[in-house]
Amino acid sequence: MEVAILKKLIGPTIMLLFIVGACSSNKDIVEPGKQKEAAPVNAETPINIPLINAEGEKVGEAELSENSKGVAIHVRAEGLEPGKMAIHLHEIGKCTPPDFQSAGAHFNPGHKEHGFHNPKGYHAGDLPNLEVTAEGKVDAVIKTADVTLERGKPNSLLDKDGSALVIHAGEDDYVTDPAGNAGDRIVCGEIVKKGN
Ligand SMILES: [Cu+2]
Repeated sequence: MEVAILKKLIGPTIMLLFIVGACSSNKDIVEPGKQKEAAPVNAETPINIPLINAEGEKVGEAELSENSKGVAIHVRAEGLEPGKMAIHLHEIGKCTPPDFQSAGAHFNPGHKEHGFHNPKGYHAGDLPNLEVTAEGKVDAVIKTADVTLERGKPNSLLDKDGSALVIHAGEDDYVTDPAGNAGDRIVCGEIVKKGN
């Protein structure tokens, strides 16, 4: 008898939990582990962007994805000079060859100075140097928790004018403001919302 009553109650209770869960899913993230499913931003990821050189030719691509630990940037490119090269996130999603000055300064919503080793640093757009092989290729995944692809956040790469992924001719010294003494901008990719 009591078991039968219990069974009658369980069904509606579970239904209610589902309804409550569905209503809250497109607002704040409740469980970090569920972010990929719950956060609206992730419907737009991964974002795949072409990378172009100073001649405007495609030399590679990058894929940006996001989970609860941050943003992962998978960079693949070729035809580069071997050695270490700086790579940064710049503040404007516009790559106009040959100098890519159109991408603006480093992405820096926190108004810091440049460089991981700078006591007044660092920019949210600062990233560790790339290692280009003797064949002139790079295939690396860079992870950063300092930016997001979630719109509306102050550190979102998908702000009104987007952002850019920029590779420089030289190595980032991680200390010289504002750009790590990294030399010319030689490769650029526009990080903008899909459909732009
Ligand atoms: Cu840069």
